[in-house]
Order: sequence, then C-alpha cells, then structure tokens
Amino acid sequence: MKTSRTLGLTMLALAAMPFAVSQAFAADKNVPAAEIKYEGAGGSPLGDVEMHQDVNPKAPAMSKEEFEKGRKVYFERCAGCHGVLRKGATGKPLTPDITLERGTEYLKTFINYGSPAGMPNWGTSGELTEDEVDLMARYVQQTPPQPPEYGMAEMKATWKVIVPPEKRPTKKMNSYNISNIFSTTLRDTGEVALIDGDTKQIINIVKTGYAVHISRLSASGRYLYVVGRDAKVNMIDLWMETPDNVAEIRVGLEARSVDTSKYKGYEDKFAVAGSYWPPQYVIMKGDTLEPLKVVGTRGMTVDTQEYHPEPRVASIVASHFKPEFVINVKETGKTLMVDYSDIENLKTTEIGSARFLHDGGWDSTKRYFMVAANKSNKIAAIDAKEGKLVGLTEVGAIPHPGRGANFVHPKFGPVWATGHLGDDSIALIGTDPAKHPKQAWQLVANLKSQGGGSLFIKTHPKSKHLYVDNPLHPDTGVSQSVAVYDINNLDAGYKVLPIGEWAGLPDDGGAKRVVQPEYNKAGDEVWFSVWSAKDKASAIVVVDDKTLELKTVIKDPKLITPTGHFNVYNTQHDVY
Ligand code: DHE
Repeated sequence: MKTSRTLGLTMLALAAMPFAVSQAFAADKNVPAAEIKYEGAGGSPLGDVEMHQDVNPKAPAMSKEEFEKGRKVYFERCAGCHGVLRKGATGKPLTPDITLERGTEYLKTFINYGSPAGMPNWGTSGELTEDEVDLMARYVQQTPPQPPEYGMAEMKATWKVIVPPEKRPTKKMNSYNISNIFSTTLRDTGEVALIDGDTKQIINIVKTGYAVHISRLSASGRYLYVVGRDAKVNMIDLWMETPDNVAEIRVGLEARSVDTSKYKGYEDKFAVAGSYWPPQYVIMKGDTLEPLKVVGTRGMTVDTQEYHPEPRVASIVASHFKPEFVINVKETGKTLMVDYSDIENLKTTEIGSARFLHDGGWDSTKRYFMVAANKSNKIAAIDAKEGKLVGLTEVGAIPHPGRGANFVHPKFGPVWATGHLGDDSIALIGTDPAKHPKQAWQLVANLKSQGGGSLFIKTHPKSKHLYVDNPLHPDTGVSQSVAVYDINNLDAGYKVLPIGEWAGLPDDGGAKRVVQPEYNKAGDEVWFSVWSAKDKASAIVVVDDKTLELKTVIKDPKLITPTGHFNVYNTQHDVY
C-alpha cells in the first residue's frame, strides 16, 4: 500500500519527470497493460517528452526542445524584420493575438511560400524543412520569450575575417572610379549592389545581412560598412579586383547603424555598430571588425527619469572635432558622445534632448549633429565641439530627415532641412549661430511639400535644387514622384518629377515607391530608387540636376527591392 509520502513523491515525479513516471508505472506489474495504455503511462508518444508550457493555453503544443529550436531560428532569421519581441518592424507584428487567430495552417503557408511584401519563401526555397516550417508556425503562436542577451561570446562566434588585412591589395586593383560608386541596398535579398556611378553598370552584388539597411564609408573611402536589420555588419573592400566582403560580424539580433572613427590620427582605427536588440553598441577594430568593447544603453529616460529596459541605438555618426562617436539612443532621448581614445577607460558625455531619437545628419560645418526626435516632433542640435545640446526645435509631425539637407537660404543664411512622415511641411532650421544668431536653432521657415509620408530630403553644395520624396504617402501619384524646389526661389513652390513613370516599369502592380534622392560625386545627377516588392520590377532612375530631365534608368532583374543608395564620395565626406 503506498503511504501518502510515496504517493506525494510519485505525484511530484509525475509533474516533473513524465518519462521516469511512465517507466515506474510500467514496472508496477499490478497495473494491467490496458490501464497502462489508457493512463498514458508509457502509452502516449509524448508521454516522455517535456512539453513547453506557454502561459496562453490556446498556444499549440510544442515540446521544450521544439520551442528552443524555434527560438533559435526566430532570433537568427526573423527578428531582423519582425523585431525581437515580435512587435513588428519592416515585417508585420507576430504577437499571439494576431498569430493565434491566423492559426497554424495559415502561418505554415505564409512561411512556406513567403509574400511579395518581402517575406522570404522559407519553405519552397529550401531554407527551412517541412518540419521546421511547421515548428515555426507553432512557435510564433507562443508568448514571445524574453530575447536572449548577445554579448562578446556571441559576437566572436559570428566574427569572420574573410581576407586578413595583410592579404588585401596594397593598391587599388580595379579601374573603377570608386569614389563615384553607389552602394545600393537590396532590402529583401540581403545584398547590396555596387553600381558604377560613371557607367551605371552593376560592378558586384555583395551578400550582406538580412533586410540590409544602410551603408557608411571609412574615412579613407576604401571600405564600405553595411549593416543589416539582422545586425550583421559587413566590411567591403573597394580596392579588390571585384569589390567584395573582407570581414563580417553579427553585433546583436537587430540593428540599424554603423560608422567608423574619423578624427585625425584615429581614422578608421575603430568601427562602431549600435543595435536595437540587445540595446547596446560595440566598438570594433576598424580593419577587421574584431569586437573590442560592448556597452549597454539601458538607463533612465531624459524626461521622466524612469528606467527603460530597451533603449535602442538609432543613428550613429563619427565626430570630426574629437575622437568621439555620436551615438543616439532612441527611447531614453540621450546622445552619447563616446570618447574612443582610450577604450579601456571609456569616457562618455551623456547629452539629454528628447525621446525617440532616430535619424539625422551634420549641419554644413559638420560641427552640429541635427537629429530627429521623431515621435517628439523635435529636432535636437548637438554641438560636437563643445559636447552639449545647443538647440531643441519644435517642428512638424514625425520629422524624418535621413541625413537631412544643408543649403544657404537667401534670407536666413545656412539652414538644415527635414521633411516629415506625419504632415506636409518641410522644416528649415537655422544652423549658423556665428553670423545668423537670431536664426540659430530656430524654425526659420516651413515649405509646403506634396504631403506626408516623406522619408528623405537631399541637396548638394553644387546644386540649386532641393529634392523631397514621399514614398509612404497613400496616393500613388505622390509616392511615385518627387518634389523639387529651386533654392533661390523657394516661394515658387515645387515642381513634381514623375520618377515612377520615367522608370518605364511594366504595369505589374508594383508599388513603385520613389525613395531617397542621392547625388553623384559631381553633384550633377540625382539617383532615386523606384522600390517595388521583391516579385515585382524595380529600378534606379537617374535625373539630370541641371535640366531636371530623365538621364537614364538602371534596370536589372538582380535589382530587387532597391531602397537606400549611398554615393561613396558624398557619404565619406558627409556631403548633403
Ligand atoms: Fe531606416 C536610416 C531606422 C525603416 C531606409 N533608419 C535609418 C537610421 C535609423 C533607421 C536609426 C539612421 C541610421 C544612421 O544614420 O546611422 N528605419 C529605421 C527603423 O526603425 C524603421 C522605421 C523600421 C525598421 O523596421 O527598420 C526604418 N528605413 C526604413 C525603411 O522601411 C526604409 C525606407 C527602406 C529599407 O531599406 O528598409 C529605410 N533608413 C533607410 C535609409 C536610411 C535609413 C535609406 C539612410 C538614409 C541616409 O541617407 O543616411
């Protein structure tokens, strides 16, 4: 007769060790075989598998082992687009309230075949087996787990020096005019296209991180640093016979920004990348991407001084005035001036401005970093020489400048401009405290644009034009065109260039969003991406800046989902 203690132990074992218990029952010869089968003791195929216990009873059954596998696959392949907490980013949110309603069969189809909006066909491409597709369909219905931290060990495990510095060319081995190359993001294929700005030919399509986001240049103009949303950083050597990767590393699970040291005497000594998850940045060796120093950004918000567990690193830029990286942290609203002259004794100046710091660029003197605190509807001006906030300007709804645009306003002098996601204004902010003190850090004028949904604005010191895109505007007549202003006659308003139409793409239902004006080195051409989904035709359209007429269209089946493009010279020298 089992005493209560033995029974208790058995119950405990039952809960904790299904496998052991089923063996115990099977061993007890008094229990008839039929009952063993019925009671699942030893009968159930899952009887000896430890199950994942989701807090949501509706979540489909998964074993612990399956859940761990799903978690790994998710962070390696999905977090870059859907966000580490599955709240969505470029990919849709995958929170249980949505996925449980869709159900396993629907999700399996989606994972298997992908979608024109950029979701890869994980099953039919062979990247995931049928079982893995099924597993992932059940995984994304579970409550999202706390994402894993990702430190030096994980970074070192992904760090690769593909061509060691001593084995790289000692002189340029190709005849390209590399200072006029455009590094073009191919967002949904995880590549960048290196396009010759002179011949308009594709030089190479380089494998990079997934949902690649931006490119930045080394001070020397030789190396291209590209960061994927999956936090993979690639270093590309433009001196190679065919420019290609020489080093790579994954700095986290999700990232948006990368740069290299630019201060005299430290040129390219260090590279830096910031991640959305984990909330941190890492300083690396500039020539190999060897990770040297990982620093977390968790901390208190600038306004309410509350702790924030996940302040993501947004834009990063390297100061020309001090050996410092300017690191903008989104949710705390703080800009960190990180002194890299002694990374073992890292000195950081923390400058508070406003929450939701996002993208930004230098003023024309490259002393003041103008950064959008986008959901605060403000532009912060950070003085890189004095290491402090010099202006916080109220602008329109959700400013989104990219790096913004600098020009001399006929009346207000040097200004920096940004468009907005949330309204049709273009804010001009005075940036010359020495000669135009009254206008400094003031909103000196608002231009009217075609509407909201603007992402990027651009001009060039040799141009008299200012270009503004509206790729996220709901009206295709606007999202497929671009507005251009005569800087010397801003009151005349804008002219609309039908870039999407000029691309001459098939009427395949593609969105043909016109995104990101980018000048060539000479400043006499402006390139635009005409961005459609990955199963639709896209193109790059080149406009003659003098005549505002179509110069040429670059089309190639390999140009899939082109978004940002970065001219080597202009990006290297912060010309915008
Ligand atoms: Fe970007 C810059 C974040 C969506 C194309 N984007 C930036 C920067 C940040 C950022 C922090 C500044 C980097 C720097 O200067 O160091 N972007 C984000 C997002 O969080 C957001 C809103 C959602 C996401 O899932 O990533 C987002 N970005 C997009 C897009 O959908 C765009 C239009 C197309 C794409 O490629 O995915 C896009 N972002 C760009 C481009 C730049 C950029 C082209 C650089 C502009 C420049 O001229 O410097």
